[in-house]
Amino acid sequence: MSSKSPSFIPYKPIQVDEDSLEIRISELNKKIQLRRSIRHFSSKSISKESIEGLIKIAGSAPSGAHKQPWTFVAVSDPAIKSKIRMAAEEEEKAFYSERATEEWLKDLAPLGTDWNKEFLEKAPWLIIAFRKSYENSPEGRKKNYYVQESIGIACGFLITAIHQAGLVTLTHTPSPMGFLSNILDRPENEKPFLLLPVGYPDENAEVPNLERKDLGEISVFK
Ligand code: IYR
Repeated sequence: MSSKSPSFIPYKPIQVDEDSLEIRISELNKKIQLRRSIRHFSSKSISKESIEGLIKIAGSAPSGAHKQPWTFVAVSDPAIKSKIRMAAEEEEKAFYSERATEEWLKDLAPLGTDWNKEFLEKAPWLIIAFRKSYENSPEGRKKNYYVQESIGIACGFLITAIHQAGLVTLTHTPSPMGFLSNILDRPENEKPFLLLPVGYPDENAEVPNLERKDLGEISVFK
């Protein structure tokens, strides 16, 4: 059978002053460059409405065939955060003491990370992004497309929104992270993709002294 016929509406662009394009991009870049991955959080609370707004922004990302193959689970319940911390630290202990190769540990050394994941309890919110490889519909399984790419882009939106809102986060990927499906009681078609603690930075937060590649190293113009 033929698929749905397309329905189109006029595109409403945001209003911009074209003369100031370069200046506006330069200002935006200055602000975006201030984003850092943060591991030291303040326990200061953040409203549920704020987190809802951030998730709405993540959910506006483009996705394969507009399937929006994601669920964002937001956790503020201390008992659930504590369970997540305990399970994550168990995996991390195995990672740092057995699973990680020498090369990997050497690459991580400048970041100063270890198995301790205090931020999983201290940050007021954890947002866990789940990817949906398929949907369950009354007609059966419906496939999603480019799921990794789609949820990666959505998480990029989320990270940028968190930063622009004046909050901080960390792309945390305990490995393996199947325990998140159990603790958060997610259905079979959802797999954990990324865990993002969200909050304000601790007043004594520090970040590793890292440099970003410059434009010449990350781009080619033809
Ligand atoms: N998941 C571990 C190890 C780790 C791995 C990478 I790649 C990082 O960029 C940072 C940490 C941890 O969270 O400590």
